[in-house]
Amino acid sequence: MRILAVHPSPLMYTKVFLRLEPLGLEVVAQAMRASGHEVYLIDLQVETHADYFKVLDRWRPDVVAFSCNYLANVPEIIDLAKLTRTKLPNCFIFVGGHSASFVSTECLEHAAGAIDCVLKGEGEAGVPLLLEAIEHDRNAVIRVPGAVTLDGEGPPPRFVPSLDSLRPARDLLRRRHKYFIGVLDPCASIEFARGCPWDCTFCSAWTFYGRSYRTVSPDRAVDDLASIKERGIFIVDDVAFIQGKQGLEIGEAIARRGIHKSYYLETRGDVLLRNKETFRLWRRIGLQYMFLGVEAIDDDGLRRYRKRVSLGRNFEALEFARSLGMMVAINLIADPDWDRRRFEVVREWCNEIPEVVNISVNTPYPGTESWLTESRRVQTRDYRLYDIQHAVLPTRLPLAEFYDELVKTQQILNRRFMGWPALRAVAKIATGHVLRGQTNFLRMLWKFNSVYDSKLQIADHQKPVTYEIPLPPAPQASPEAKDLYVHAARGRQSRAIDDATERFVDQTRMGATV
Ligand code: B12
Ligand code: SF4
Repeated sequence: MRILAVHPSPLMYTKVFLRLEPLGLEVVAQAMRASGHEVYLIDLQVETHADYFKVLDRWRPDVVAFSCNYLANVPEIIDLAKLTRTKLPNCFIFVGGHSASFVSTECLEHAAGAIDCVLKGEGEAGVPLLLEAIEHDRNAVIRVPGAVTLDGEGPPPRFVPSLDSLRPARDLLRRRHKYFIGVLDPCASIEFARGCPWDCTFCSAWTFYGRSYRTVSPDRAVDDLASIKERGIFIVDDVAFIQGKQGLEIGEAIARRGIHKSYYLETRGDVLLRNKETFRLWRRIGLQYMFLGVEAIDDDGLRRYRKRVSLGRNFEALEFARSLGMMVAINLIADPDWDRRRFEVVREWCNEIPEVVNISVNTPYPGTESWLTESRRVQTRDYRLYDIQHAVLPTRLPLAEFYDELVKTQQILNRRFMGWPALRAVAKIATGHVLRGQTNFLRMLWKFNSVYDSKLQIADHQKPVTYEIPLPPAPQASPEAKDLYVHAARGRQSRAIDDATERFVDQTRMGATV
């Protein structure tokens, strides 16, 4: 069959700071090819809706598969599915990905027949069976693990047996030069591990993967890396190098093979402190950017988000990150309850520290624990506003003032790390990029004000809403596991984290602790 695989358009964040290859869709596309199908991949982060319809008219796929990792992309995907259905009535249209897995029935209902199926969970595991059913017996679709249709639901989704067997179809992207993060321009993505054993209330990384944590073997990781042409590498793991040993082994193999690349990764403060040797090695082999999920600058906030790390540890981690002498960015979560004074305090702190501070807004969304406990308070159910850059919970300040304060705080990043100051700091690197025809980084430097603007944020709230997220049945003080997970958790022991020692038992390695 001919399959058109589609990644939706960029959200706010991607319009400025970075744009990355859709790794999840590439892995799924590879599984489709391995099942004997022809695949065309289109990424609407770098191509247009007009391009999409051109491919549809010219190529007339038998199947269209949308990747829906982001809740804010749901309306776009539903509308594209509806238009696709009118053009190709017999085409099988399905959706998969992180967010689609949490709002599967909702997507099918909004689409009113334009979407045939949502495939929950890890795509590579379910896609071969789904394609088999589509090709030979469409009645069998509802028996595929993870499949949800308007007529019924298959068994729960399965995990892929081993991450080592996966390969992303990187060759299917035509505009690879468009992917970048900061000075890593161009930049490819790679995965060394999947899942997260922690359970922060605002996050759905753990609920998607049943709080499991699986790793790629060092040999396989380095083979994949060696096959990538781009020098910049974005490591997509939720928390990089939870197992310091895996990080060390990959790093040593990279050094042995003489691979020279520049890396970006995201991790937690406690993981950084526990695995100093690993991160030192990575700094030596090219780690340039590190993003730390600090989230709050008070112990109360950390407890509320169940971050399971103390403020003291986070500050200690920041000190250590600084000592490595590279670009460090941290994330803070702005609570809609913040008043002017609170924003002021945060701004003072941001101005005092040398790091880039990224501010997101506390947002309960389907798949998170806070969606089950807090969704009754939401002020809007417009999917497009659930991108952690908009306030969907009631704000203490009038909404317009909240956005004024938020953007004023985010402006610090713009003033200190974008525009001329950034260009002056890395003029030589930027010149090299331009000489090689790479202009993503340079263009990024002056985009902030056209995207981060409180008036635009307010205007987003006034747009007509076609699709609304339904609320969960009843507010739940302590949600049960079955209400949270896409992939079921595999037992209590595997999920136990000892707050005192910050150690957890890794279920994939039979009781080994990290
Ligand atoms: C790397 C990453 C990014 C990267 C790159 C994303 C990209 N280009 O795809 C960057 C940094 C750009 C990013 C940005 C944002 N991100 Co992000 N990101 C992630 C992260 C950590 C890993 C994603 C990844 O690549 N995983 C590895 C690949 C292999 O897995 P995957 O993409 O999930 O794909 C698998 C399945 O989802 C499924 N699948 C995917 N597509 C398809 C398609 C079909 C047809 C099928 C069947 C299956 C399928 O199968 C794949 C293979 O198993 C996830 C957390 C997570 N663990 O999922 C958050 C996550 C997806 N991001 C999140 C958020 C909030 C954002 C931002 C909105 C944050 C912001 N500050 O603004 C922005 C928006 C970006 C945008 N779209 O414009 C949230 C999503 C919340 C939501 N429900 O909407 C997540 C879940 C993190 C979280 N803690 O909650 N992100
Ligand atoms: S540690 Fe990070 S990825 Fe893991 S649950 Fe918390 S926020 Fe999500």
